[in-house]
Amino acid sequence: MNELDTLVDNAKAAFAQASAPADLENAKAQFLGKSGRITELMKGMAQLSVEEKKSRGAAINVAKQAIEAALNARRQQLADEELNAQLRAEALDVTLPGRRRVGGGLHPVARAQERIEAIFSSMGFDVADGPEIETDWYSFTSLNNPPNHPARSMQDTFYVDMKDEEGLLLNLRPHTSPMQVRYAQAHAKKYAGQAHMPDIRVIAPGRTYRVDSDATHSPMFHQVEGLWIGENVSFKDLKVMYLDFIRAFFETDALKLRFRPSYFPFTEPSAEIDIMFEHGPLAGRWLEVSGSGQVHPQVVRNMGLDPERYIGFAFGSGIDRLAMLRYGVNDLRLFFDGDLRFLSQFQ
Ligand code: 2NM
Repeated sequence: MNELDTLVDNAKAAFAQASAPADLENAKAQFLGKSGRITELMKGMAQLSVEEKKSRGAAINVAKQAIEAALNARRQQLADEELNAQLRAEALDVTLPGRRRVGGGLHPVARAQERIEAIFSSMGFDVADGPEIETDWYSFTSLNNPPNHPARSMQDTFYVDMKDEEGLLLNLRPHTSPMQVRYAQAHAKKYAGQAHMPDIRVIAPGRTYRVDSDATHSPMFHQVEGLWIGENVSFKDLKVMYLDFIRAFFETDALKLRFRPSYFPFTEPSAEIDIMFEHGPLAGRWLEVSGSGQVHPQVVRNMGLDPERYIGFAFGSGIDRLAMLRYGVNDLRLFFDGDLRFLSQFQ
């Protein structure tokens, strides 16, 4: 192989070794630059005759063109490789499913609460919301619980390490009655000394707490209590109002109501309210849905009202229980486990 062919081969090998454009330009300088091998060969022709210059020059030119062609081919190759690498890095799989925004929604217990609020609002009831940490007086004393009543015990009520003005521990409210008492007090104060006081019609829905935990009891649960106080209210009004409510809540009139004698310290007389569906999976069984009664005169007095003039009726229901019946849920704990496979069925 002659010297020029070897030079071309060396150039091709050097270009092939260059793995980046900058390396390739360095390799080019060695062969085609001002002091590169081709320039050297050209200079070396000075002593040759005109005839020899002609043929030698032509041969060097052939070698130069071969080297330039190899350089351009390698440049193109490196550019292609770079482009391909970029395309690979930025590749998109357009067949992947899109990322959808997952729609949020209301918890089934919150939905049940909103239904209850809407129904009672339509019947002229106010909706009252208040503290979940309460005083002993609002949780127990105002509701006619004797000082040693077991509801006060730590087996039943959660206590908070804070005291009220009387030096008594605060508690997590075990029912929403404290809010009913607060609301009635404010109402009584507002109309004190006036000839006429509008009836008190209010519900108090919200979170309540008791030391209890099994398939049918959660330490945090939801209650709605209703209160109706006026000069001319009777048990009949409570019955009609509750029947209207429960039929609206379950969206059926094919439902019976039963009042069963019971006892609560804050009502006298007291009654459990049972319902029976005429159709559907729960038909034919009495289901306990609420406690109720005529508000005890001492509780009316504690609200700041004269029990000789004002009479009140009240009820209390578990919102979680009502939601279980309405949505056909058989385990209360499902509401509080936070499992989206369960919760998303209600959207
Ligand atoms: C119940 C059952 C019976 C009730 C009593 C009062 C108030 F504020 F007037 F004292 N509110 N709610 C009541 C009455 C609650 O729950 C089972």
